[in-house]
Amino acid sequence: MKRLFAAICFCAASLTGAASAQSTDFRSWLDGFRAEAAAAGISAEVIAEAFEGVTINQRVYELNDDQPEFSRAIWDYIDGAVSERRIEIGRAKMAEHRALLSLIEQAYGVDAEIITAIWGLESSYGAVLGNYDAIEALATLAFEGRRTGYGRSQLIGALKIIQNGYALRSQLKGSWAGAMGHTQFIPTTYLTYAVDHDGDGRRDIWANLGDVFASTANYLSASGYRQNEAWGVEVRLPDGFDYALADANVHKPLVEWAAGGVKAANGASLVGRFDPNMRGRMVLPAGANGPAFMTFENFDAILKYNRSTAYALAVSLLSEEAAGRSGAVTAPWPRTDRTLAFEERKALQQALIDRGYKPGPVDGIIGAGTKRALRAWQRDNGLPADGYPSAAILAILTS
Ligand SMILES: [Ca+2]
Repeated sequence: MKRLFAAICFCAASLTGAASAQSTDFRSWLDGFRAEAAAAGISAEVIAEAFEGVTINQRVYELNDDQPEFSRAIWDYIDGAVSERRIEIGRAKMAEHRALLSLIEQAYGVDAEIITAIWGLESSYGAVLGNYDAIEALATLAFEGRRTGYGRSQLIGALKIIQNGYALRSQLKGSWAGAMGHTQFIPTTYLTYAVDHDGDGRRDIWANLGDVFASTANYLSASGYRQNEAWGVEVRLPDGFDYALADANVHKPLVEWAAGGVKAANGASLVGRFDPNMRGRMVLPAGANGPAFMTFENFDAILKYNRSTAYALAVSLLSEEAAGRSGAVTAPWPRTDRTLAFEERKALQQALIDRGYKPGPVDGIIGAGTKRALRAWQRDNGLPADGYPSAAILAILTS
């Protein structure tokens, strides 16, 4: 027992030593950063107020280092994001704020149900804004780790928010990564797109719903959103569909997709329902064995808010429900499939390289390069070229 006790004491002492060395380093880093902020035009008063009492937040490091070992399957994500409860609250919020949302819809040309759906996903309609002090969280990220560049630029942005009087120092609360308010704006997005809708001199994305909705709409509008145009539609593919066409770079007018046998999921003609000249691209979020979606420019505008297909699809489906339509996906998700773990995704990339294809770096991130290389290998081997990294595909590739 005595030995164990001694060992524990030794451990605790060395941890305390490491933590205090880190906090000394942080304080000297912060001195340097204060000079950087001053050079960027931030006043001495704002700098002093902003960093008073700021220390490293270890929880931010834990979340930042949380490698996506197991990425969540899109069907699990959609189930949670577009839950019955979120739909129900979304419809109630649309009704409650109808007048304000209509005003903002007209002013910015962004449909009320899309603003509502983003609000619902980003903060559960304002229920979860995040309780991290944004200055502390961003200073922690800027000091060390894999997001120092992001942390520095967002920290300067946060100081500008205070200096310009858009918000008070005490208001700057948000997520561990510094995303703030009802629709989770990071400081640079806030500086460029946040709007003072009620004219009180503050762009209050934390407490004023007019400012929240107008800021969100302004950002979507600047991202290319067009009012009254659909985000997309679930489609049914013809037998023998060339899956290479389901590529982010393939945009074609609907009339061409329709001529190739693509129909709405309910079997109706695409050109009867939408402008035949509208350009769309095919999205197969779970590969050839899952649902297919024809998406339009508004889907890409939502993707600028968050570059995740799962996110953009969840916003789109939730918006349909908020507007009182059905956002239900009719084709089944391949729920018995599992998504590849981080090491498996790297193994898939390495296997493609070993077979002479070029997926790019072996980083475990399935981006456009990996998908393109996977498609090429699938095509060369007579498989449906959907570029989807399933466990079955990995098994064949590494056999
Ligand atoms: Ca305001």
